[in-house]
Amino acid sequence: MNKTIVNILLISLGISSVFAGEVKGNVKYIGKPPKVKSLRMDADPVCASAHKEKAKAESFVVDSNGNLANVIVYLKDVKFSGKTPSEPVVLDQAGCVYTPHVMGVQAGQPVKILNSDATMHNIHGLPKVNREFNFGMPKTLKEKTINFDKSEDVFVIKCDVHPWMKSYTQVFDHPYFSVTDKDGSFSIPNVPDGTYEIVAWQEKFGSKRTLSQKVTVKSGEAVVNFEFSRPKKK
Ligand SMILES: [Cu+2]
Repeated sequence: MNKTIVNILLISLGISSVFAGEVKGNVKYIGKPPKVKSLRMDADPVCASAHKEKAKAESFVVDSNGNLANVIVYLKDVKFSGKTPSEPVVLDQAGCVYTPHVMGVQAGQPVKILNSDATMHNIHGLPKVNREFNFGMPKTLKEKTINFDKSEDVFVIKCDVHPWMKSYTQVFDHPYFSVTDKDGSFSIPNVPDGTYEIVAWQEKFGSKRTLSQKVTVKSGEAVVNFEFSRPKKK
Protein backbone atom coordinates (compact mmCIF):
# COMPACT_ATOMS: atom_id res chain seq x y z
CA MET A 1 0.00 0.00 0.00
CA ASN A 2 1.43 3.38 -0.79
CA LYS A 3 1.90 6.12 1.78
CA THR A 4 -0.88 8.33 0.50
CA ILE A 5 -3.46 5.55 0.80
CA VAL A 6 -2.25 4.64 4.31
CA ASN A 7 -2.49 8.29 5.30
CA ILE A 8 -6.01 8.65 3.90
CA LEU A 9 -7.08 5.51 5.78
CA LEU A 10 -5.56 6.76 9.02
CA ILE A 11 -7.03 10.22 8.66
CA SER A 12 -10.47 8.68 7.98
CA LEU A 13 -10.05 6.78 11.26
CA GLY A 14 -9.25 10.00 13.04
CA ILE A 15 -5.57 9.19 13.37
CA SER A 16 -3.19 11.82 12.10
CA SER A 17 -0.44 10.89 9.71
CA VAL A 18 2.11 8.40 10.96
CA PHE A 19 4.65 9.80 8.57
CA ALA A 20 6.65 12.23 10.54
CA GLY A 21 10.15 13.50 10.84
CA GLU A 22 12.49 15.64 12.84
CA VAL A 23 13.12 19.26 12.02
CA LYS A 24 16.50 20.22 13.32
CA GLY A 25 19.22 22.72 12.76
CA ASN A 26 21.31 25.48 14.16
CA VAL A 27 20.99 29.21 14.81
CA LYS A 28 23.96 31.51 14.40
CA TYR A 29 24.75 35.13 14.94
CA ILE A 30 26.87 36.68 12.21
CA GLY A 31 28.93 39.61 13.39
CA LYS A 32 30.74 40.83 16.43
CA PRO A 33 28.72 39.87 19.48
CA PRO A 34 27.86 42.56 22.03
CA LYS A 35 29.78 42.60 25.33
CA VAL A 36 28.35 40.26 27.94
CA LYS A 37 26.91 42.24 30.82
CA SER A 38 27.14 41.14 34.44
CA LEU A 39 24.02 41.32 36.54
CA ARG A 40 24.23 43.66 39.51
CA MET A 41 22.65 41.83 42.38
CA ASP A 42 24.02 43.96 45.25
CA ALA A 43 20.50 45.04 46.23
CA ASP A 44 19.83 41.59 47.69
CA PRO A 45 22.71 39.90 49.55
CA VAL A 46 21.00 36.51 49.24
CA CYS A 47 21.14 36.84 45.46
CA ALA A 48 24.69 38.22 45.31
CA SER A 49 26.07 35.54 47.63
CA ALA A 50 24.57 32.79 45.46
CA HIS A 51 27.17 33.48 42.77
CA LYS A 52 30.92 32.99 43.17
CA GLU A 53 31.44 34.92 39.98
CA LYS A 54 28.97 37.56 38.90
CA ALA A 55 26.03 36.12 37.02
CA LYS A 56 25.89 37.12 33.38
CA ALA A 57 22.93 38.49 31.48
CA GLU A 58 21.37 35.83 29.27
CA SER A 59 19.70 38.13 26.76
CA PHE A 60 22.33 37.36 24.16
CA VAL A 61 24.21 34.09 24.69
CA VAL A 62 26.55 33.43 21.78
CA ASP A 63 29.66 31.24 21.73
CA SER A 64 32.95 31.84 19.91
CA ASN A 65 31.59 30.04 16.82
CA GLY A 66 28.56 32.33 16.63
CA ASN A 67 26.13 29.70 17.94
CA LEU A 68 23.18 31.52 19.46
CA ALA A 69 21.32 30.14 22.50
CA ASN A 70 17.85 30.95 23.83
CA VAL A 71 16.24 31.29 20.41
CA ILE A 72 12.66 29.99 20.15
CA VAL A 73 12.23 28.05 16.92
CA TYR A 74 8.72 26.95 16.02
CA LEU A 75 6.35 25.95 13.26
CA LYS A 76 3.69 28.55 12.55
CA ASP A 77 -0.03 27.89 12.09
CA VAL A 78 0.04 24.13 12.56
CA LYS A 79 -3.08 22.14 13.26
CA PHE A 80 -2.70 19.76 16.18
CA SER A 81 -5.37 17.65 17.76
CA GLY A 82 -3.21 15.53 20.06
CA LYS A 83 -3.15 15.54 23.83
CA THR A 84 -1.81 18.36 25.94
CA PRO A 85 1.10 17.08 28.05
CA SER A 86 0.36 16.68 31.74
CA GLU A 87 4.11 16.79 32.46
CA PRO A 88 4.88 20.30 33.74
CA VAL A 89 7.36 22.75 32.28
CA VAL A 90 9.54 23.98 35.14
CA LEU A 91 10.57 27.59 35.64
CA ASP A 92 13.07 27.85 38.48
CA GLN A 93 14.09 30.93 40.42
CA ALA A 94 17.58 30.00 41.57
CA GLY A 95 20.36 32.42 42.45
CA CYS A 96 17.84 35.11 41.55
CA VAL A 97 17.94 34.10 37.90
CA TYR A 98 15.19 32.39 35.91
CA THR A 99 16.05 28.98 34.54
CA PRO A 100 15.33 28.54 31.72
CA HIS A 101 15.72 32.10 30.49
CA VAL A 102 13.48 31.34 27.51
CA MET A 103 10.85 28.63 27.26
CA GLY A 104 7.96 27.29 25.27
CA VAL A 105 4.90 25.66 26.77
CA GLN A 106 1.68 24.25 25.37
CA ALA A 107 -1.64 25.89 26.20
CA GLY A 108 -3.12 24.06 29.18
CA GLN A 109 0.17 22.43 30.12
CA PRO A 110 1.15 22.95 33.77
CA VAL A 111 3.97 25.40 34.46
CA LYS A 112 5.63 24.64 37.77
CA ILE A 113 7.31 27.71 39.22
CA LEU A 114 9.96 27.01 41.83
CA ASN A 115 11.58 29.28 44.36
CA SER A 116 14.94 27.70 45.13
CA ASP A 117 16.18 30.82 46.89
CA ALA A 118 16.06 31.83 50.53
CA THR A 119 14.58 35.15 49.53
CA MET A 120 11.31 36.64 48.34
CA HIS A 121 10.49 36.75 44.64
CA ASN A 122 7.46 38.38 43.09
CA ILE A 123 6.67 36.68 39.85
CA HIS A 124 4.89 38.92 37.39
CA GLY A 125 3.83 37.64 33.98
CA LEU A 126 2.78 40.11 31.32
CA PRO A 127 0.85 38.16 28.71
CA LYS A 128 -1.78 40.02 26.66
CA VAL A 129 -3.98 37.16 25.46
CA ASN A 130 -3.77 35.10 28.64
CA ARG A 131 -4.47 36.60 32.02
CA GLU A 132 -1.72 38.69 33.60
CA PHE A 133 -0.47 37.23 36.87
CA ASN A 134 1.42 38.69 39.75
CA PHE A 135 2.12 36.99 43.06
CA GLY A 136 4.74 36.88 45.75
CA MET A 137 6.79 33.79 46.46
CA PRO A 138 8.31 34.17 49.91
CA LYS A 139 11.22 31.88 50.72
CA THR A 140 8.79 29.52 52.43
CA LEU A 141 6.72 29.05 49.25
CA LYS A 142 8.81 26.62 47.23
CA GLU A 143 6.52 25.93 44.32
CA LYS A 144 3.35 27.02 42.62
CA THR A 145 1.75 25.67 39.45
CA ILE A 146 -0.02 27.81 36.89
CA ASN A 147 -1.06 27.38 33.28
CA PHE A 148 -1.92 29.39 30.21
CA ASP A 149 -5.23 28.74 28.46
CA LYS A 150 -4.47 30.14 25.03
CA SER A 151 -1.61 30.22 22.59
CA GLU A 152 0.21 33.52 22.61
CA ASP A 153 3.33 35.11 21.16
CA VAL A 154 6.27 35.54 23.44
CA PHE A 155 5.84 37.67 26.59
CA VAL A 156 7.91 38.65 29.61
CA ILE A 157 7.82 37.07 33.03
CA LYS A 158 9.73 39.21 35.50
CA CYS A 159 10.36 39.70 39.19
CA ASP A 160 9.11 42.88 40.82
CA VAL A 161 11.61 42.53 43.67
CA HIS A 162 14.75 42.01 41.55
CA PRO A 163 14.72 44.21 38.43
CA TRP A 164 17.38 42.15 36.60
CA MET A 165 15.19 39.03 36.68
CA LYS A 166 13.46 38.56 33.34
CA SER A 167 12.44 35.55 31.33
CA TYR A 168 10.46 34.95 28.14
CA THR A 169 7.67 32.49 27.48
CA GLN A 170 5.71 31.58 24.39
CA VAL A 171 2.50 29.52 24.52
CA PHE A 172 1.72 27.16 21.66
CA ASP A 173 -1.36 25.21 20.58
CA HIS A 174 0.89 22.44 19.29
CA PRO A 175 4.13 20.72 20.37
CA TYR A 176 6.27 21.80 17.40
CA PHE A 177 8.68 24.19 19.06
CA SER A 178 12.16 24.16 20.55
CA VAL A 179 14.63 26.55 22.21
CA THR A 180 18.23 26.58 21.04
CA ASP A 181 20.88 25.16 23.28
CA LYS A 182 24.26 26.73 24.07
CA ASP A 183 25.54 25.17 20.83
CA GLY A 184 22.78 26.92 18.87
CA SER A 185 21.08 23.63 18.03
CA PHE A 186 17.40 22.84 18.14
CA SER A 187 15.28 19.80 17.43
CA ILE A 188 11.55 19.50 16.81
CA PRO A 189 10.59 15.81 16.74
CA ASN A 190 7.50 14.03 15.38
CA VAL A 191 6.55 16.65 12.82
CA PRO A 192 3.91 15.25 10.44
CA ASP A 193 4.85 15.29 6.76
CA GLY A 194 4.07 18.59 5.13
CA THR A 195 5.38 22.04 4.29
CA TYR A 196 5.48 24.62 7.06
CA GLU A 197 6.64 28.08 7.89
CA ILE A 198 9.34 27.87 10.55
CA VAL A 199 10.12 30.90 12.69
CA ALA A 200 13.09 31.88 14.88
CA TRP A 201 12.70 34.50 17.62
CA GLN A 202 15.49 35.97 19.73
CA GLU A 203 14.83 38.53 22.44
CA LYS A 204 17.30 41.21 21.29
CA PHE A 205 15.95 41.09 17.76
CA GLY A 206 12.35 41.13 18.95
CA SER A 207 9.16 40.37 17.07
CA LYS A 208 9.90 42.80 14.24
CA ARG A 209 13.01 40.92 13.30
CA THR A 210 12.04 37.31 13.70
CA LEU A 211 13.40 35.13 10.91
CA SER A 212 11.26 32.75 8.96
CA GLN A 213 11.53 30.29 6.09
CA LYS A 214 9.77 27.30 4.59
CA VAL A 215 10.53 23.73 5.54
CA THR A 216 9.26 20.50 4.02
CA VAL A 217 9.14 17.32 6.10
CA LYS A 218 8.88 14.03 4.28
CA SER A 219 9.42 10.96 6.44
CA GLY A 220 12.78 11.81 7.77
CA GLU A 221 15.00 14.64 8.73
CA ALA A 222 14.71 18.22 7.60
CA VAL A 223 17.58 20.54 8.39
CA VAL A 224 16.95 24.26 8.77
CA ASN A 225 19.55 26.82 9.77
CA PHE A 226 19.02 30.45 10.71
CA GLU A 227 21.42 33.38 10.81
CA PHE A 228 20.74 36.53 12.75
CA SER A 229 22.82 39.58 11.96
CA ARG A 230 22.93 43.24 12.80
CA PRO A 231 20.67 45.41 10.69
CA LYS A 232 22.55 47.10 7.84
CA LYS A 233 22.91 50.84 8.34
CA LYS A 234 21.23 52.84 5.61
CU1 LIG B 1 13.16 37.91 42.49
